[in-house]
Amino acid sequence: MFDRHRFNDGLGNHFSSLPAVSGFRKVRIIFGIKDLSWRSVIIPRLPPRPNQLPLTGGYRLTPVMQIGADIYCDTQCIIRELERRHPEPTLFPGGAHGMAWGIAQWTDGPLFSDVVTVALAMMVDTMPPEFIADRGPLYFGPDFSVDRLKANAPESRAAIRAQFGWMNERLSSRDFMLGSAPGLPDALAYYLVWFLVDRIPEEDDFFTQFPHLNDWERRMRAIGHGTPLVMLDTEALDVAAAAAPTTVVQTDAGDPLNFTPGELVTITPINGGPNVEGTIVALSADTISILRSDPQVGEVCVHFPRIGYRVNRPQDAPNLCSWPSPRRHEVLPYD
Ligand SMILES: N[C@@H](CCC(=O)N[C@@H](CS)C(=O)NCC(=O)O)C(=O)O
Repeated sequence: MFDRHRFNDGLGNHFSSLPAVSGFRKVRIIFGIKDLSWRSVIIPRLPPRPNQLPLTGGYRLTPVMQIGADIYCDTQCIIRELERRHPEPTLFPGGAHGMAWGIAQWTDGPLFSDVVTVALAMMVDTMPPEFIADRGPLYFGPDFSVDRLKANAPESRAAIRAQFGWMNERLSSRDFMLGSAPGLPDALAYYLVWFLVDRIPEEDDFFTQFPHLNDWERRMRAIGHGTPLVMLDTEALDVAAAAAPTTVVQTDAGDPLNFTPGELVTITPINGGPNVEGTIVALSADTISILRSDPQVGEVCVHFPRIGYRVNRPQDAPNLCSWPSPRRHEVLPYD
């Protein structure tokens, strides 16, 4: 349960991940849908992760994908790049491009928060204290407490019941969320359903009320994860050191914040966490890519989504760790 991975496909794609609350599984299923071969690199369960930091420059979340000296942070960037490199079969069957990404703002936001609340409340008494001390504040904010987590779990379970109910209804007349083929919304939902299916004890009949969701979960499981191969984290560093970033300069004339390639910026996850400093090389409405240098791996290009990340110029006011406004029972959404 606590294995950590980084991955690499036949093209040199690496990942790091955390199956405990597994955004990694969201991407693994996409490897399955696209039938890709990839490399998996184990990383430590808790920071510091000395053989990951040279690649990400401080970004601590998982998973992360490495392709040579290009490092993709956040599943938004990872999935976009996988779809770009391996467009068939598409994650957007039936022309479902665009708004399908919006589903992630629900699944990775409020639904993720409810699922993590219920799952951690079940596991908290048997988890190593240092794990809780790290993940509690990461997922729930600086005021995290185990007592509050446990007190909030029943309400989150009720919220999950409603939200999984929507999925169940959607799946009552189709095999996958978009129709007969799996796509992005399936991957976005699957990692959360899988996470609870595997953790809620069998004698608890929570899932019996979602027959279509259960059938879909079995169909998703059957897709598999492509072909993984294990790789050492030090090998992944060597791959980056031997490669040069392939990202080309891209400007965005319509950027509302007027960022341009060549500017020095820091990028910080909006929900908190260390920032990463570098020089902008490419910009779009969806992504920002920065170049940075590291003594171990040389020049790397680190890619981030725009949604969920704050970009600051050095002269901007310091980034006050701005947790989003509290929602249900002051559990702070995280992703
Ligand atoms: N928005 C990020 C969220 C990543 C995230 O929350 N990852 C969790 C695991 S699913 C994490 O990093 N946990 C702490 C860790 O692994 O150190 C994404 O989509 O990749």
